[in-house]
Amino acid sequence: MNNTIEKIHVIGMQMDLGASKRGVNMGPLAIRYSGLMEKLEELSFSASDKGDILAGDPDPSNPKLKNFKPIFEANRSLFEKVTTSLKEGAFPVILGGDHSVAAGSISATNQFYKKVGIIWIDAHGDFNNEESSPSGNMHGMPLSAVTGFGPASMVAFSGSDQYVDPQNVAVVGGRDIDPGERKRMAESGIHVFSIHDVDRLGMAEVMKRAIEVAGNGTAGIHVSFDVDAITPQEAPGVGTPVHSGLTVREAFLAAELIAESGKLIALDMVEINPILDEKNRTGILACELILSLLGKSVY
Ligand code: B3U
Ligand code: MN
Ligand code: MN
Repeated sequence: MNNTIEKIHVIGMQMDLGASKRGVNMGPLAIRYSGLMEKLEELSFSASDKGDILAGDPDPSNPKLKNFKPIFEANRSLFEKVTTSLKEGAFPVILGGDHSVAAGSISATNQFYKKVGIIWIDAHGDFNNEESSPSGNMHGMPLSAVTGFGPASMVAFSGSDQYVDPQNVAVVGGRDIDPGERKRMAESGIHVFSIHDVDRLGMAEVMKRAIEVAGNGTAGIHVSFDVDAITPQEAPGVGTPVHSGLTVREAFLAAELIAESGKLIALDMVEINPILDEKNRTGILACELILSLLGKSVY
């Protein structure tokens, strides 16, 4: 499939209940403040801002799935909003929010397109479930949930019981993965390109392989981009920084190669924490990465 993106819907998720640190609920504001809507128009897209979904109140009842109810409800709203956008022929850009928002967005694209692949760019695996999680934080679980390894309740939206095939999932940039999580990832059949693989092979080769994995036999690729994949020296505004990550150049190369593939069908840009940022550096970076993923050329 070679996807020509014309109409874009931007959907924000003001949610930070999936993380232990507060503040990523302001991510959508930081990216909009960087001029996202204006810049999309400059690139000749027909872009509409569909506003933000606001998460409800914290719910301490289940320490294994912290804040389950408000996270599920916000994700159900996102699932419906993304589905509506897809039915209207628009390309959804989801602004997080903590990474639990991918449970709603990917469930929507996978149901609509029947079979999507995922490129998950992240320092973390986000492959825990309620049993393996050391924290109970739900932003550490969405990739496991959408591939059918639980928590099943996290993706139990009405009419959506289809999981993404692990064979079509590529994680890129991983470098902080819990021991139990690592075992689950290895056994699941997903493809992991750790930061070590990026060092060894180079980002161009890693992305060539990741695009092959996620694009092979699918209707297209859903990219879920957690900005903590990038090294904290260059992206300080994130809730869970992990040292020695992707360089900004590697991140842009990945974005440009995904754009070039013509297979992108949806995009999450998540985990920007403006409270911890320096003059919105990370917000601006996230905005520019979105533009590159959508095909902005540098020359
Ligand atoms: N794997 C750990 C930490 C973590 C996951 N995602 C982020 N942090 N951002 C956990 O809590 O599941
Ligand atoms: Mn993540
Ligand atoms: Mn992460």
